[in-house]
Amino acid sequence: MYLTTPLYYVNASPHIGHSYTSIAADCLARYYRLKGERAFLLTGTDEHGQKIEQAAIAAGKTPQVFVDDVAERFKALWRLLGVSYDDFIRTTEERHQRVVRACLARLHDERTLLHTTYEGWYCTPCETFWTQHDVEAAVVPSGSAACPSCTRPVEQVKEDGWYLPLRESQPWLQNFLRSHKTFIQPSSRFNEIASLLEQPLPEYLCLTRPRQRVGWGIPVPFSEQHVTYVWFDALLNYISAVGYGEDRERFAAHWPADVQFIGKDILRHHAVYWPIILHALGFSDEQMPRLIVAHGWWKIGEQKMSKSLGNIIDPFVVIGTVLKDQPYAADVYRYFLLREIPFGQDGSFSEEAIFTRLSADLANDLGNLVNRTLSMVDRYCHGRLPAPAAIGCAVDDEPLRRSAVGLVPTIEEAMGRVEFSEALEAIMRLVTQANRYIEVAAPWKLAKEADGAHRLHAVLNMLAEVTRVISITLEPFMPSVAQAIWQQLGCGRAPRRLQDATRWPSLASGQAIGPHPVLFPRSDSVSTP
Ligand code: ME8
Repeated sequence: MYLTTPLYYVNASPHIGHSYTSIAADCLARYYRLKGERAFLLTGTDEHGQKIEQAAIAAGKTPQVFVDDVAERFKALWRLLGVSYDDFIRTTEERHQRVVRACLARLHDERTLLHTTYEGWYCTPCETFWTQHDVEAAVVPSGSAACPSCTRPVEQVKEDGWYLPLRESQPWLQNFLRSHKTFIQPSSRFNEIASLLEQPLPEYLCLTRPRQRVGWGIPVPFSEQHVTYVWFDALLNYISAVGYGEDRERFAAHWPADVQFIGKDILRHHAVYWPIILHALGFSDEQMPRLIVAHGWWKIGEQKMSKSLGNIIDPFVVIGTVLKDQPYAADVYRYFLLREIPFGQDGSFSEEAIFTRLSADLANDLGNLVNRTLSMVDRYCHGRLPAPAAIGCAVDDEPLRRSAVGLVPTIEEAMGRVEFSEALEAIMRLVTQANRYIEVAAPWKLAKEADGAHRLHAVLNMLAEVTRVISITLEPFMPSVAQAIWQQLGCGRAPRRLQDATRWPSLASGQAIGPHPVLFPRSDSVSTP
């Protein structure tokens, strides 16, 4: 499986919107690995273009020093969040620039490009050209010409450049979508692109910018006056990173991309321009990406979180300050983002919402289940896992056992639809059911009964097995918590594999459990959100 995130602009530090896409992609990559498949996750940074040049000037740095610094911030955040990327590509790297130059040269040599002058609108924050029609469609209170995507002012530009025909590929793309109905998810985004294609596309996509306007870009091999347009440059990362044009075997081992994660703001670039660029480079229908997944926006109140609106939430602050009392703060953060909203929809971020999830789902339910289970194993079984009931499960146990072994198919179904929140909901339903089972089975009463030992051990074995299943299935979502529970169960270095979550019973009786400090300690903010 080859999974990608967008290449984030390095004009400013990462915010929670960026972290959301990367966590989602990481979660799916980890899920495939848990299933025993090979998953290759690519991320990186988009480092050329006018707005990055402007940001470097504003910071009093050369563009290269500036992008080097910000790219490190992104890498540091992915380390903090456990984003398990296999490659991090920066568009300023020579390995990428070589491929971009080769693609431009090829399109030029094959006479695919047109040399002409464009007159129209440009949005620098989005680094995107817009037609008069697009700009008129933008609904903005000021009434001035604005970007239909971000609503910020656009500027009139008149530029000589090299252009890729777009409209002539429109019938091909329409046909492609007709026969690849699952190319874009969720289906609302597919419909959005299908209806966009009912109107004529702009005649051309500009692939260059004049060097005198934009100095910070990849030089165009056949024209000294031009650098490469940042979107053409950036999109090609998905193939340059895996050896396109240079390492046939490596490229064939990865391409086509299986899942490309993006936010809905860059859907048109990925669902229209990107396939058309690949088509122009001679890629067949079978060599198109398999799936583009466009998620919604994290908002503050009703506004999209964005650097220029100044309403960004810094993940380093959420993890290091807001959640400072939590030993698994990064996992709490991951859980919140993946659980809070159905994938594809917009969500509203607030500290209060994080604390509510932390308190209700994690501390009261998950943490409580693990802690109660292991404390009772300590107290009643001298810290060693008891054997399962010798004569099969008691009637009371069967529903819980069935839910536990039935969890994997439910998760597989949800993950097949990239519905992280549904998968997490299913795991948490099992947690709730297990907590109820404790109340009904009341091990503390059994411990007092003269002939209760046999039943007591069976109950604690059930709970330990459920905890094992939860530890395995949580891995893609909360990798550090999953590992902590695994160690608390005494499973040590044994790998967690999804297939083992359906194997029951599976724990070795007599296994010594590990120390089990509370996973989600309560602080004032946790108990009173
Ligand atoms: O567009 N909510 O980079 P970018 C959710 N360099 N996700 C958000 C978000 C929000 N409020 N804000 C940003 C670019 N994102 C180009 C991409 S790809 C070849 C080039 C996430 O730094 C979301 O994934 O503006 C969105 O698509 C991406 O960050 C945009 O990042």
